[in-house]
Amino acid sequence: MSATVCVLTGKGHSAIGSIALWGPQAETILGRVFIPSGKFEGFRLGGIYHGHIADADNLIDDVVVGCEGLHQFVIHCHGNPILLEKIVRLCLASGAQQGPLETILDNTAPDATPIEREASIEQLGAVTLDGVRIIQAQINAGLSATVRGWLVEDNTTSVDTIHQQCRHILDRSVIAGRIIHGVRIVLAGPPNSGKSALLNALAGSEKAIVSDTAGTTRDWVSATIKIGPFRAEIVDTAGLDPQAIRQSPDVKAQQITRDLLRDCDCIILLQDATQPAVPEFTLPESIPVVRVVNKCDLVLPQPQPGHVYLSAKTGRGIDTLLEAITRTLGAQDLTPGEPVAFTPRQKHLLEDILQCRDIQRMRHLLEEHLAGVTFPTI
Ligand SMILES: Nc1nc2c(ncn2[C@@H]2O[C@H](COP(=O)(O)OP(=O)(O)OP(=O)(O)O)[C@@H](O)[C@H]2O)c(=O)[nH]1
Ligand SMILES: [Mg+2]
Repeated sequence: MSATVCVLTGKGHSAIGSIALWGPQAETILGRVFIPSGKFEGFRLGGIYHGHIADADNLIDDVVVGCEGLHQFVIHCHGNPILLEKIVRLCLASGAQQGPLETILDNTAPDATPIEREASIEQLGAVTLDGVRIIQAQINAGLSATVRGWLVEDNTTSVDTIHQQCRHILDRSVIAGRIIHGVRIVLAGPPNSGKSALLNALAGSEKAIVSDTAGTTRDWVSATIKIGPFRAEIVDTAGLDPQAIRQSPDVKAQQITRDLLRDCDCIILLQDATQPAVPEFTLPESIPVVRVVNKCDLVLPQPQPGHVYLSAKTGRGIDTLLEAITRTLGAQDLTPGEPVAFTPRQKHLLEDILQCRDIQRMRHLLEEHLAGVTFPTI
């Protein structure tokens, strides 16, 4: 058999779709349909390649291709079922045969490390191609390479240094998790400050009702957009209003807003440039806040450091807001190859390592649970 192709992700519309292509001719077929971006020196085991799939001159989709084994590739594209179908058909037209999923599942290397196994599962749940690249990069570089470095026989790295590196990896894993799984960003602020108008401006369509009646939004409304490497769900909430009448639906709406504020990755706190500054709301301390002054088409307030000035009505300043969000969520300096933990199990293990000062015990934890090598007990 030359090469076999099949869709790995479930039917229906998910953010990212994955297609397996394997067999002796897989590389030749990829050579016909995949155009790598930038410098490309051929596929190597564990490599991750960004580029696009094209049918002659017709671009089908931006993709990330992972070389997962000898003659084994996974093409990660956007999850639209039509795109997946087009890529599969193109592979078939280029010489591949349609194959059942079971074949590839049975083919999973028996000696795969825990990180490799988790990567092949987790990348199917990633919501962005950048997320797929981060996960793929942990197999041969990233977390695997760092753990292998700690485990080499003549390693003289001190416990303190390993602990320091673990803490750094755990910090960076938060940012990686946001890119892999997406983020939720909540718009908050007093009634009438323009939260719904800002949601609509960000979404590019009328998602929420905008009106000059304070208290228009009660139930939350959301829209999903791309901000830098993040897939972001932007949530418009009922205005924070200490005057909300007891027992009315407004009180319930206030409670929902507060719950949403506790359960998000970033808060955009709006202030109306035409109104006197309102007293600070109590916001959850652990969640980063981007402060926005809206309606700057009506008045130009005295600039304060750390604030974004914009007009949801004209769209002016929205780009600055998107940059501020990307910066606040820490995306600007995360490289796909740096070590991160991408499953709760990996994170718990690094936390266990942080509690441990016995280097032998630490080695055993790492060997068994991350590197997948078992050494005899000493
Ligand atoms: N001139 C101007 N008007 C704006 C801007 N943003 C919002 N508005 C107006 O301000 C009023 C309130 O806007 P909304 O978006 O409904 O405000 P909100 O914060 O969602 O209000 P609630 O849902 O009541 O909490 C509407 O009349 C909008 O047209 C802006 O940037 N410039
Ligand atoms: Mg509203």
